[in-house]
Amino acid sequence: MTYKWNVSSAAHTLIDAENRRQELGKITDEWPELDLDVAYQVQDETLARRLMRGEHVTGVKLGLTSRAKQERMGISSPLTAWLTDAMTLAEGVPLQLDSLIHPRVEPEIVFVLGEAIEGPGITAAVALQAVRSVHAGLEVIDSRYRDFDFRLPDVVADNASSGRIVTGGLSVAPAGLDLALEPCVLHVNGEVVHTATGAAVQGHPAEALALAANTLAARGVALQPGWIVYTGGLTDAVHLQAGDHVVAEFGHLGSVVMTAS
Ligand code: 0L1
Ligand code: MG
Repeated sequence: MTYKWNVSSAAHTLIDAENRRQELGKITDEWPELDLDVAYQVQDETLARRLMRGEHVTGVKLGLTSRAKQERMGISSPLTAWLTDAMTLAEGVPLQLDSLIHPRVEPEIVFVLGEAIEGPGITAAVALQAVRSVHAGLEVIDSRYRDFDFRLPDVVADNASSGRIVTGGLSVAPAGLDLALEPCVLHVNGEVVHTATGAAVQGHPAEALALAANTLAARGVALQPGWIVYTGGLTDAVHLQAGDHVVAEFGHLGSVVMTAS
């Protein structure tokens, strides 16, 4: 009998689960040797399969950059993953819940790059100089694993639970902003459910951007001009139900709105 798991079969299993909107058990339960290097190879293979079906890369996202997210998921290491155009949801277009498995939503601070950032050795200050604009964002995460129950290699392989992103239309220049102090209030159906400031993400969202540049450099990737960077959930994520109206309200970045149907 041949062993079931390798980079190709893991990528196939994850993309197939996403296509069929079906939950999986943790891959590491059956493939305990799956380490981080190989998990990132699986992630890259899932990207290759997305590109083969016509998607293109629009940027990267970080995950598990805040204590709120790390404590909820029981994992203390940040990770990176890919964003493609198919994940973009325009503000005002309802999120179709039946296109996903068990979506949750979280507020994020988002960078759009004006210049490339190539690690290693990038500091937050240097990273911030490459930012063209800063935005309010909502990320809809949709783990392919049952009950969002995973270990770090599982979630890395699963492209950090990527689902959809909704980026606020207000485009703010980074100069003059203090993103560590930037307040965020997450409202669902008119109720405040979570609050945070930008410092929740690695002390400052630009630290997350530098982290992405430095860790991706180890995989031979430079952040490109025009790429969008989701810096990680500022707060715990919220389960979505049909009819939910979600607003992430920031201090200087405006608000971003999403409705689930
Ligand atoms: O922004 C984030 O921290 C996303 C983390 C992805 C893992 C998850 O919570 O499913
Ligand atoms: Mg996120």
